[in-house]
Amino acid sequence: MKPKLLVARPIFQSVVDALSTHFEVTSNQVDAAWTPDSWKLAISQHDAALTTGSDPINGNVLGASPRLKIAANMAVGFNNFDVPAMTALGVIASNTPDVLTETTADFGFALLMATARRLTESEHYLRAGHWKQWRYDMFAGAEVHGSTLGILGMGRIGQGIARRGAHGFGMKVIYHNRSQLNSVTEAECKARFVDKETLLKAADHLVLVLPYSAESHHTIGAAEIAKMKPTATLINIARGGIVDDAALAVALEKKQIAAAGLDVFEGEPALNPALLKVPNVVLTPHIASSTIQTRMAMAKLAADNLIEFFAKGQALTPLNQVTVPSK
Ligand code: 8YV
Repeated sequence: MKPKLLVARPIFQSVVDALSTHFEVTSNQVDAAWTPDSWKLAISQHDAALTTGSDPINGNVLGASPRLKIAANMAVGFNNFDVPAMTALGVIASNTPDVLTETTADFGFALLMATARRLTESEHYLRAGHWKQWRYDMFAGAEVHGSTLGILGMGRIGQGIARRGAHGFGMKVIYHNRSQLNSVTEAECKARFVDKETLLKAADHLVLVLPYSAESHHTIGAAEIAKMKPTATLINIARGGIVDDAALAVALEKKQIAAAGLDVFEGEPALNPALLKVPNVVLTPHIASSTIQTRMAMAKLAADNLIEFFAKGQALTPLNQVTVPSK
C-alpha cells in the first residue's frame, strides 16, 4: 500500500506524475480554495502533505491528523508551520533552501531598481496617455549605483543581494542580522555589520530579507520609518507582517520616505487598501522566486523530501528532528 499524499496547491504535472509512482496522490491541481475545515479534514486523511507558504500546519490541524508523518513546504520560509508542535507530535517538517537563493536575490534587486527609478509609476503615466513632452525632472528617481545599500536579515538571500549591490553597482553595503557574519563572507559581500539604528539612518535603499516570527512582527513600523532618510526606499521581499503596512502607507503618503517596493503583504493576498492609493510604491504578488526553473527546482526538492523520507526515514532538507517513536 502506497502512503497517501496530499498536494495542497497546483504544481507542475510532471512532479505530480513522479510523486504518483511513490504515493497515492490527491493533488489540488484545480486550485480549489481551502476553508479551515476542509483543509483540516484533508490533512487528517493523508500520511504526507506537500504544502506552500499559505497552507498552515499548526496545532489545530495536527490535533486532527494522527496519521500525518511529514509536511514538505515548497518554500524556504516556513512560518506557516508550527515546527515545535510538529516535532512534539513526531511530524517531520521540511523546506526548500538554496534552490531559490539567486533567483530571489535577482528579484530583490529588480524590485529595488524599479522602486528607486519609479518604473511602474512612470509606466502607468505613459499608458494613461499623460506623456506629452520630455521634462528635465520627469520621474526623477533615486540613484542606485554608488549609494548605500542596507540589508536587514543577512542569510543566503541577503548575501546574494549584497553581492549584486557591491560588485555590480558599486554600492556601499551595510547590514544588520541576529549575528555578525564571518569575515570571509563579509569580505565576499563587501558588507559591514552595523546596529539596526545605524542601518535605518544610513541606508539609501533598505532591503528586508529576514524570516517572519513573533519576534520579527512589525520590525519596521512608524518609529523605524521615521529614522530613515526622506530620500530612502524600503524593499520588502521577506514576509508580510515584518512591515506595519498601515504605517508604511501613511509614511509614503506623507513622503516621509521616497518610495517602497513590496512583494509581500500583511494578510496577503489581501492588501491594505491604503497601499493601492499611494503612487510611490511598487507592488508585486509574492513572485520573488518565480522563474520556471526555480519553481521547478523547489517543487522537485519538496517532492524529493517526501520520497526520501518514506524510502530512507530521512528528509533531504528537514527543519526538525523527530525523536518520538516513529508512527
Ligand atoms: C514561495 C517564498 O514561492 O520560499 C519562500 O519562502 O516566499 C516563496 O518562494 C511561497 O512561499 C509559496 O510557497
